[in-house]
Amino acid sequence: MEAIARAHTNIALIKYWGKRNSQLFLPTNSSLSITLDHFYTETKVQFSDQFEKDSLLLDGNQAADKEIVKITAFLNHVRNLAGTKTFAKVTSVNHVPTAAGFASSASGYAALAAAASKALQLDLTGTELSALARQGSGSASRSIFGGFVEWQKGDNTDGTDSFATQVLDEQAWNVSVLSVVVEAGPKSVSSRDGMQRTVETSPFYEGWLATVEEDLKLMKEAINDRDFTQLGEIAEANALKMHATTLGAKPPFLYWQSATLDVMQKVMELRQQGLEAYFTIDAGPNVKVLCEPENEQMIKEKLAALSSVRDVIVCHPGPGIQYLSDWNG
Ligand code: FM0
Repeated sequence: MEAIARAHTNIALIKYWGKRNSQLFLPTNSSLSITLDHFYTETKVQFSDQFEKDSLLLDGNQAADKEIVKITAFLNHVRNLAGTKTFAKVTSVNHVPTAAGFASSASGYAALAAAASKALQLDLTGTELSALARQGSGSASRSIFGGFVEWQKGDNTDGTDSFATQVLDEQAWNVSVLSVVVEAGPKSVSSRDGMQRTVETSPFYEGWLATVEEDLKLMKEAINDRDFTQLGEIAEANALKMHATTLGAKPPFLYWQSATLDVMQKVMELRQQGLEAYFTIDAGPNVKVLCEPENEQMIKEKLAALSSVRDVIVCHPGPGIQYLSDWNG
């Protein structure tokens, strides 16, 4: 009873920022992302009655007990669905350089949900798989699908209507996402803790909630019309609003470092010069820059020339979950 799955990371254009139920990973707002071709996680899950507990080999290292507790909690959801108590051996390799500033939790839990449910022959639909992945990490719900993906927040208290769906497949519209890795120290607040603190204490959180669904509507319009300017403007504004909420939290915090601002300012400057580019930033100092493919090389060079930029990796819309028959690690 084993299966192997590959899942790609995603970058949110409309951010998931806040939970209404932490246990079930139910968000306060819907979000929308692009699944990226460049970074992914491959995970093999083997269930066997021979195992006395769950284990996790992550990038060649036995995971610490703290990690195993999380994996076991997640696998329990899958075991409950399958009606089994059998333990699992999980082997996972992240092709997501930590330094690239992508959380591996989205691709990690999407790949784990897919491999574990396949190994137990659950035969879940895409939306069922998305709702399952969501319970490992919210953003993982979106990595089940390729291209442009919306995670509908849902209204039900049990979370049955909180899952992602594909808005547009990865072939339908080629936009460029430049992953800009900056010279920065480690971040001090995780996205999980950051969003919770913001929901609980920031007076600006109401402002976030007041406009995020409208942003989503305009973003879906932009995608439908292939309107890159609208996509970029809405994505940048939405990211800025998310980060603004953290400044009002108690205690306040900020994910940006000086290198982050260097990139943001450069993007605005390029735009003034007529080179269309927009930024978005997750819960960390690195920046993702959105542009059209014909401008990606030029913009990459301009950003890479900044002394505070360590690397620029060009990404495009990528695929959803893939099941593999051989393990390459
Ligand atoms: O991706 O507590 O999924 O929509 O990246 O595991 O559910 O790590 F910018 C922040 C991702 C949040 C926006 O949060 O949290 C986005 C963020 P979890 P995640």
